[in-house]
Amino acid sequence: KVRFWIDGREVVAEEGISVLEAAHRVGIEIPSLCYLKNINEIGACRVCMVEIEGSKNLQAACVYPVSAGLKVRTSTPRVLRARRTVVELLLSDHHRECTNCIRNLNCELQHLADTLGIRNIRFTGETSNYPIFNKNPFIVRDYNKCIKCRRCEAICSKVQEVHVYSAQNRGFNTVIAPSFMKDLAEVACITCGQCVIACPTASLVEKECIDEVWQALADPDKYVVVQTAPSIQVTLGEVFGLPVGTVVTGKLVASLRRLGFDRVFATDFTADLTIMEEAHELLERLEGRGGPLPLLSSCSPGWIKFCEHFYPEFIPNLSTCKSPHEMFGAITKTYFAQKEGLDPKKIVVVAVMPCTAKKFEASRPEMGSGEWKDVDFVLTTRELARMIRQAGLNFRQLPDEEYDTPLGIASGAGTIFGATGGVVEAAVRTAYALTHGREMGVIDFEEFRGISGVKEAWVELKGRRIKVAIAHGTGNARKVLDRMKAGEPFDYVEIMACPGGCVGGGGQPIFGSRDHKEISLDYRHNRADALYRIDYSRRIRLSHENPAVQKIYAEFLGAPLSETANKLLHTHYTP
Ligand code: HC1
Repeated sequence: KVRFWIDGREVVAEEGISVLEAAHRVGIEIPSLCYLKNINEIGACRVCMVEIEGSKNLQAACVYPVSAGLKVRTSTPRVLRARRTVVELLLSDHHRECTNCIRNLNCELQHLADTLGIRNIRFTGETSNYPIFNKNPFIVRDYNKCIKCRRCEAICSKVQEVHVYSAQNRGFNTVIAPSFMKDLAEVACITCGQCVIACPTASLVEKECIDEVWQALADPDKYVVVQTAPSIQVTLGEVFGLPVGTVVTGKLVASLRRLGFDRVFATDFTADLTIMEEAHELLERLEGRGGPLPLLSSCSPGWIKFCEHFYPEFIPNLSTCKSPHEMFGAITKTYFAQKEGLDPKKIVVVAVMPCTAKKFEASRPEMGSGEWKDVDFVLTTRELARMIRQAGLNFRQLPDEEYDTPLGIASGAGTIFGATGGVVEAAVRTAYALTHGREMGVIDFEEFRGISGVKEAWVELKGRRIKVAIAHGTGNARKVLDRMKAGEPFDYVEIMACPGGCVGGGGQPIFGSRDHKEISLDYRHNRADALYRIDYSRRIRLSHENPAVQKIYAEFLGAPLSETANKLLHTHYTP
């Protein structure tokens, strides 16, 4: 450790950490735009400049290492003047339409301009004028709001290892974009939306479908059913100022009812159904039937697309189960429609998902009956929050209400799907009970939990030990897939495209600049903890014990992997 001074305060920290990090630790926030801890430490934006005693020039705090005796000044008039100049220059070529911008009040550039007290922009001249790139159903790109911080590129390349973005063109015309400035739909983008989470402005945003949902809600001829992904109940509250990890299930349901949805259901229910199908599929494959091992989980559409682009040889290994979100649509337009005497063509299924890839998944030709799409509209967590605001609901004062039945009944196993490791844990709980003919004494698998990039464990099933692996974030997935390619045997592998699983999805609330510096998995960890708390609090914690799941098999599906189940709940991806 070394001793040094920041703004006259003595600080002791490890030699070599950045001035920005050291200042942050002692409560001094040095503003920045391009910095993402451990991911994008490139000193590019020059917003974090500080004075270093003995150095003629100002230095970028994010890349300047601390050393013994260093004396740093973080807010002298010279520093503030330089920061203002940098931000003014950025703003001089930025489409400043804050009032009608999707990131209004959540934009790091706007926040910075406010913090620095920028009241006018001295620089005028050439401005960019790109068309909006929105040909795909998931992400909209507006280069007129790109500040070239390269955070999208960093997260896409270093965390997800997908490498969609790089600097295109030169000088004033530089943009961070896919090659030849193609639309994201035209390149190997996996639609995960991690770039949207990383973007400090509205240069990358989800493709909204709020207006279409309002229209469906207002149409008396439509019956509008909503499903909420497991993780929404632990993240929506953040948008309304509640601490990370607050469980808001009851208020989430109440808000959806007040928005006018005819039924409010939970994707957790079809997560239980997925487990019934996937656990049986796993047991079949362990017996040498139904497909190769390892069985690869298939509920994360970003992961499916990653597999299709980069590891097509493993497509036959993918579970044939549709994701719970798609199963929900299929069940609603068949089983539920029959029970309620509704015309499936008049049912509109809206899904609230933490995910931009779910928008893509809903548009896939595999996901429907031919007559209808399983899911009609996908709203991200952020879009739902906007609708709640538009409706003038005071979210924090809403009462706690219960999901509707029967598609709102879920076990704790269905809920933990939202955290990395949750799918495997839920499946193993059920597969174990199915093979042992009795419930396990212990159903909590701590080894499947937590935020390590790759987790591995052995589980005893069908008289043999099976090897399980769990990866979250496609960069981590590569590690497991490459080992598989090299011949290492696994039996069951869960892959979620987003770091942390769905709790870290590309449609989740975006933290402001301060928290974004800590791109560590901490906040995802808190969200996941909340899901496990819900699991512990549930009377039923095993998917096969969900009475609504038992009923749907008795009344409609017959048995797992039956003909009806196969027709509605399974699909095939083709290499
Ligand atoms: Fe997920 Fe899933 S858990 S994929 O992470 O299997 O998006 O939350 O809804 O479909 O249930 C997302 C979350 C979600 C599906 C389930």
